[in-house]
Amino acid sequence: MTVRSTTTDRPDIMLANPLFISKDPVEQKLMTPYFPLGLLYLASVLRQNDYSVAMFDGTFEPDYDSFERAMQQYKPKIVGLTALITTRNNALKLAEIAKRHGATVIFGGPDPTGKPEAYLRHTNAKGQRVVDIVVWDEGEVTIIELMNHLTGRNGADLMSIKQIKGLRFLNEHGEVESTLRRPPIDDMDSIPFPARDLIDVEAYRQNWTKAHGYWSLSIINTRGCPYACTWCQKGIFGRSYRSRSAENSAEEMRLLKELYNPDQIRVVDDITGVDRKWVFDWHEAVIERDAAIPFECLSRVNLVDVPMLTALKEIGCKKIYFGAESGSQKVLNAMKKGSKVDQIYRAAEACREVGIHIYYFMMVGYPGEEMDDLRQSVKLLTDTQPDSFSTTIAYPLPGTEFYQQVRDRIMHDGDDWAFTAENKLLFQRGKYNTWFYRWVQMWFHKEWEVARAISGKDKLSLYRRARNRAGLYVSRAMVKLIAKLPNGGKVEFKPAPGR
Ligand code: B12
Ligand code: SF4
Repeated sequence: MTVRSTTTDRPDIMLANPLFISKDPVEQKLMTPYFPLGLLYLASVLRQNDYSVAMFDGTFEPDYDSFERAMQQYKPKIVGLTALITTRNNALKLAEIAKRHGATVIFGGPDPTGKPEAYLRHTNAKGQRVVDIVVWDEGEVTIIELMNHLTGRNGADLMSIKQIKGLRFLNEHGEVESTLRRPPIDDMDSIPFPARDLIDVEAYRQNWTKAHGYWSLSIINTRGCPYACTWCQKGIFGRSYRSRSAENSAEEMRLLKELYNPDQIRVVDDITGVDRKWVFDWHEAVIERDAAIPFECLSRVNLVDVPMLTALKEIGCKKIYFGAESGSQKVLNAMKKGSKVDQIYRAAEACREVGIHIYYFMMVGYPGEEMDDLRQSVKLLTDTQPDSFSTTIAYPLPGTEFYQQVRDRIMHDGDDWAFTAENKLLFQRGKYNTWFYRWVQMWFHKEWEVARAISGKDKLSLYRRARNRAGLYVSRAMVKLIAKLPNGGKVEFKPAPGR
């Protein structure tokens, strides 16, 4: 049972991470677990406000029994759970257990923010509701006001729950009621560093190292993203873009190096480099503190250039993930991606010049995409030859513009998407079906492999070359053939291997 507590007594709150790798075949294969950063930030502010916290981390637990034991041992009156769409089922199972032990159950995170009713209306086998309150968007301020209200501390018992911003609950008529939206936290330096001491770091280190020969942990420097890609769920941090100071981030990196010495970190900002000056300040602050750690991050092709990439490289940047998505400007425009195909070419060139590994997220199956658009994506992949890429079949997440667009055609809204690969976000598309897109994924891959072998980027044995060629001919032929067949157009999302 993985629980760490700031008290030997009964904690004021138990926070619980419902990602059980044991229950997720894709996560088992990938084995790239990261600490539940959101919960660790909450734990820090709770602690700062004199609340004792126990942290249950399901990541390496075999089953839900361990949470049952944690509830028996720690007896928290309040349980706070986080959830993604992929962990909703697990999270609700834990909520049922917590409720059975009499706890007030609070939820937060991307999925409860996007689809609060799935939580608030969830019932156990006896038909009883198990979730009391959903906190939407950013949680640090809301959780403190809510804890003050629930515990009656700090004089806040007088505050009506309806006065606390950022909450959703069922009112007396059984309707989902939202209180006012909480404004985002402006001064990000005021948020203490995440309480990583409440996590079994060693378990993460060992599992990563066993699977990959190195280990990685995450940090976040900025919140929000000013862009508006239609399929991206930005419920939590929204379009406002806020960063902590470069010095604050560099200080956390210095501490990470000193305390844990990770082989690598992943900067989980939506985008690194929106504020160009910040990147150069960060560079200076990290160098000053001798805090450089090899890292990977996400950026956008319209933001990077050689000087910025050089600065990033000098403080450890090894790899950048770009949402390239498509080689067709028409599709990029339909997605409201806010980037141009030629910017993808320029970003790839600049990364290559500086020596940073280039990774593309590609997407297929976006409404309106035709065979010709797919050919343009193939051209992009074979011309620019990223070091690696993955291809996702577009899927409509609740709370996104894309979801609204295909709302009438949604066949299943993901309620029992039980693990990473088991996406049930099906919708009726105009033309092609899942089978078609699976072959497209293979086709993309083979075109890219063959192009890299021809350009000498990958040195392959004759046998591998022949196999890739054969795979290319078969996948090309299959794509052409299936494109001509009549079909139902039902498309199921396929998660990108490696994300
Ligand atoms: C880093 C990251 C990953 C990493 C690490 C995940 C991890 N364990 O930390 C990796 C690469 C592994 C990953 C995987 C996936 N991810 Co991801 N990921 C992110 C990313 C970029 C940052 C997450 C993060 O650390 N945020 C920082 C912390 C501080 O924020 P937070 O967790 O949201 O917490 C705050 C609030 O939500 C709230 N809060 C959260 N929990 C709680 C609980 C309570 C009680 C309260 C009061 C408040 C509260 O308060 C916190 C502090 O303000 C987000 C996008 C984003 N900008 O958030 C996507 C995101 C979370 N991922 C997403 C998805 C879809 C996935 C995958 C399914 C992708 C895939 N197909 O493989 C998998 C699922 C993995 C799994 N099995 O759970 C979606 C989730 C959408 C949804 N509705 O569920 C997001 C939002 C991206 C998007 N825009 O679509 N991901
Ligand atoms: S996909 Fe990336 S760039 Fe687009 S809105 Fe989401 S976070 Fe911003």
